[in-house]
Amino acid sequence: MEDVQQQKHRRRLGQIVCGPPGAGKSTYCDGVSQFFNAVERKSNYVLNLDPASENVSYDVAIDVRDLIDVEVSVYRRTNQVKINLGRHLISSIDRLVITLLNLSTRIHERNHTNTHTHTHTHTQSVMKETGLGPNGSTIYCMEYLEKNFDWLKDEILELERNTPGESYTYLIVDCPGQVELVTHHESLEKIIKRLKEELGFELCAVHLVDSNFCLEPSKFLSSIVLSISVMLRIALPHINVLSKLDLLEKSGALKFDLEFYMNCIDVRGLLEQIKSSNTSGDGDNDDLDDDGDKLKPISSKQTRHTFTSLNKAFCDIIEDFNLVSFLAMNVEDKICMARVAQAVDKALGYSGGPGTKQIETLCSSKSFIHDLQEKYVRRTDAL
Ligand SMILES: Nc1nc2c(ncn2[C@@H]2O[C@H](COP(=O)(O)OP(=O)(O)OP(=O)(O)O)[C@@H](O)[C@H]2O)c(=O)[nH]1
Ligand SMILES: [Mg+2]
Repeated sequence: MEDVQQQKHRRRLGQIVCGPPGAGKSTYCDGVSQFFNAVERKSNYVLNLDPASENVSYDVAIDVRDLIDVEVSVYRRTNQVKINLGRHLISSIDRLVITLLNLSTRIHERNHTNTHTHTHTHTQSVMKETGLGPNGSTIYCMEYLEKNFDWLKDEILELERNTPGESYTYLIVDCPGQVELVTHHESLEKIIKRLKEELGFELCAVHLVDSNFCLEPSKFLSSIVLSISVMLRIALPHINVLSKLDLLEKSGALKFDLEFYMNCIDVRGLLEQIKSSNTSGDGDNDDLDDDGDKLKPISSKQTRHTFTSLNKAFCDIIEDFNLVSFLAMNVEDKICMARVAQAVDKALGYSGGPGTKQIETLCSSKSFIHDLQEKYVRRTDAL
């Protein structure tokens, strides 16, 4: 009831920031929060969903790592230790969680004596207890959050109670880098669904891919396919972003103009490049072991032919359905940040609110892509 009443005068918006490990998600979350503060969209909050994150640079408004600390508190209470349970009491605790808590408590206590040991605390404890690796443990934590969604809901409502009279809440969600969370695992999808259905959030996925991938045609094609998988799975309005643009020039030269990678209009152009990079290593001495014996070829003509056909089929789908395009971004470039913010605003149908005018002004340049090209890109044919 309270949620519904709040919704009447408060719009709830958000970005789900996802992408492969190291794509720049946490840095972007920091950047977008700072950018929003600068354009007077101050009611923005970063939600850290990555239990393995070490030191995030942004101000964390809600932190999934606190969910486990909360449980530590519950565990302590059952052990007759005087603690302040606060507002986060969670009712159901299964056996596995209790053992997890024991480990968390020990690590938590150790951290009180040595603050420098706060490294991957929560996933490490899950890893130890469940025998899962780092990826499995992160997924475990996401399932745990899904089960305790009410904790997240309470945290959001608490933030809103602290800013009464505000017309909107803008959530920036920093996701873990495990792509399976956004391609086939269900927990994040369910969390998103509940944010939408129970709190009325309007959400947009911002999918980051390192712009370095443009340097290798097969990696770039894989990024497009990944973007499509994410789009299909989490079913939100979707903005793809090529991140770390400022590093691109140092890393290498592009075969095509930046616009080619951003618009994905003629991706069949990648096929020739992929073909030549696949065949460039073929020679008489390829695939020989130390004794000079001929090994079974790793990439036979037949395999190459199959992959060529598969790549061509991907390119046909990408072009025919016109599903994917990218914005390009250097997180320190306010015009790039404004372009991403504008695209997200459009996707969410958000206009006339705090910051929209400033964002519009920053995006007014007609030669934006050309300027990016000049500033950040080297072409192979210019070498
Ligand atoms: N030069 C430059 N470096 C960046 C940019 N974005 C991120 N980085 C750097 O790239 C590295 C990874 O960035 P993160 O923001 O931690 O990436 P992430 O996607 O959150 O990584 P995971 O959470 O581990 O998946 C860090 O060293 C950042 O400083 C950028 O726009 N420009
Ligand atoms: Mg991160």
